[in-house]
Amino acid sequence: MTSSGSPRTARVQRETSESSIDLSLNLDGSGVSDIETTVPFYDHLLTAFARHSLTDLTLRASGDIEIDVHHTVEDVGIVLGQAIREALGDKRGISRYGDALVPLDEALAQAVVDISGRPFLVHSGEPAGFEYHLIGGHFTGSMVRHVFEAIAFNAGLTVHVTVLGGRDPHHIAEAEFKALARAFRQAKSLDPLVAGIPSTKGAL
Ligand SMILES: [Mn+2]
Repeated sequence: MTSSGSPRTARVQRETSESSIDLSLNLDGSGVSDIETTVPFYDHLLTAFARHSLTDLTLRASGDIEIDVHHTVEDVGIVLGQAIREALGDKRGISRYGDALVPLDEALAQAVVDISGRPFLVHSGEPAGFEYHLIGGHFTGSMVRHVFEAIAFNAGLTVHVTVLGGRDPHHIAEAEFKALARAFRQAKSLDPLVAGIPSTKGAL
């Protein structure tokens, strides 16, 4: 609940010729998720995002994966971003900033989030060739940046993600999503010391 009392939840449904998506989330959840995107590795990443950001997430997505998983994966990122923006409401009482450094064995990723209302993504450090690697048979490494862009631009977040190390593409992608989740968890958390909207402008 926000300090104004409204629940921080949202449901977004999106239907195009390329994908069909129904997503519900609760920013003040415990990380429970029920996710089916038809792309198993993406389900794995989004389940980790929900768990480590303490966001309850229910998601059904389907699309033209006979062409490529690209449309379905990116459109889910768009809808997730839209739902986050809606659920954040007027952002009253939030911490606003969050950062995290998350390892997964040899991989290490850093994420910094500012719930700024100004969409921006700075993303670097993935090893050469990562974007071309197929993870789980369907998901190319290039999709990680597409998803982060879609979330940042549709939620209105400033996001910096840096890969500091790693060799295994599964580990690298998962560490990136977990780092984003932990940073977002902190940024969206309600801080009892914050009175009103944490901006000198008075709006985020
Ligand atoms: Mn894994």
